Amino acid sequence: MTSERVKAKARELGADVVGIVDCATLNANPPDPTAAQVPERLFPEARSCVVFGKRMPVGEFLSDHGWAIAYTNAAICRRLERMAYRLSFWLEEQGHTALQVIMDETDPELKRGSYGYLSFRHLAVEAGLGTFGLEANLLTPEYGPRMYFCAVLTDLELEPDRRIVEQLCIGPSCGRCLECCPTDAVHQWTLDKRRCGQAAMVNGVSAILRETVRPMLADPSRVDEVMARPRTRAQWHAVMGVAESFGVCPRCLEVCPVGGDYQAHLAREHRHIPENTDAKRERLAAMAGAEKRGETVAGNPPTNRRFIGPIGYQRLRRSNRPEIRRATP
Ligand code: B12
Repeated sequence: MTSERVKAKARELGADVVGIVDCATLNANPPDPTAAQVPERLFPEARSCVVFGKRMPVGEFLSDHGWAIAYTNAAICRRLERMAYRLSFWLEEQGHTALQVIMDETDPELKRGSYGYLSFRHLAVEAGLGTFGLEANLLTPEYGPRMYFCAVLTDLELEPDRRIVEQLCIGPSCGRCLECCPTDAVHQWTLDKRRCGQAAMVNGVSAILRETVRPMLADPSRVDEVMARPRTRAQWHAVMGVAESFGVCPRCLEVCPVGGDYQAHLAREHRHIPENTDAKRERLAAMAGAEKRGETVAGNPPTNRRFIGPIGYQRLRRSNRPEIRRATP
């Protein structure tokens, strides 16, 4: 069974991008060694990891309706889960064992439940699909950050793809993700997750506890009034359908110029960034200056250079071209 055969099957099932990485590399390079997201924790016999992604439809970036956007993102995630399910059983029919990786849920044992069981962005880097952006999303040459990912572990030994070593993200000299962020959550190659969560997870668990559960516990006489609120109904939808509990904010995704779909469909709509401020521009200028002087970012985990692209930015990529620089085999 060849890598090409497995990747062809993943595309047949609906993958827009697919790559393979050997589990030995993943076990040796956990994104955060203090809370290791490694295959051997989930499936010790695993030898290879098939990583695949589905692009987000252009329509969600031409709409300002948060629920419609969140609903679409939830549907993409359900589809990816289905694809991982079918790829796992197909590998089994070929005489191998396979395990699909848990999609959106975070692992209560890792970093106070803030990390996934495996980190799909880091898997995607290792499988040669892209590199990290300034806002800590995974950028692909084909669709920039406008993708969701999933993965399947298998005991099958497959030829791995080669990691991209160039930085696909232009960096602070672009900084459109930082300029557009409605909660000012983007820093230099990292994210203020609490701030991002305020826009990305409008009906996430902390909003439900803060806005609905706590007032009712504090004053039981308010239960009917709180339960009758349209907002509480929306939160109930989020719990029932998962939609609206994550993936609500499209801003850093729709303004990123990396990826072929940006110039074709988004550049005219998202050229102007209304959220930009002088303070943000000054912060970006300071970052760009520091990078020019070769200064590293305080607190940037040394592991992270591997995921940003160790040889630095080369040129703007809009498709998966053969000349994109990759790790030597
Ligand atoms: C928790 C989580 C969130 C949290 C925290 C995000 C985060 N960066 O961790 C919140 C709620 C904020 C969030 C928001 C969103 N998310 Co989310 N999320 C996840 C989840 C469930 C786990 C992430 C994880 O395991 N992190 C692991 C740790 C190690 O990563 P990390 O904290 O980023 O740390 C690394 C770097 O940031 C850096 N770093 C860490 N600390 C520091 C400090 C400094 C100073 C520096 C410089 C660097 C640095 O080094 C570390 C090693 O590389 C994954 C699903 C999964 N299982 O992967 C989806 C996932 C990352 N989310 C995804 C998406 C699409 C989003 C949103 C765009 C949704 C939306 N439209 O609103 C937003 C925006 C995210 C953004 N700009 O990054 C996609 C990403 C797709 C892509 N193209 O990258 C994923 C992979 C889901 C999927 N199945 O595809 N998400």
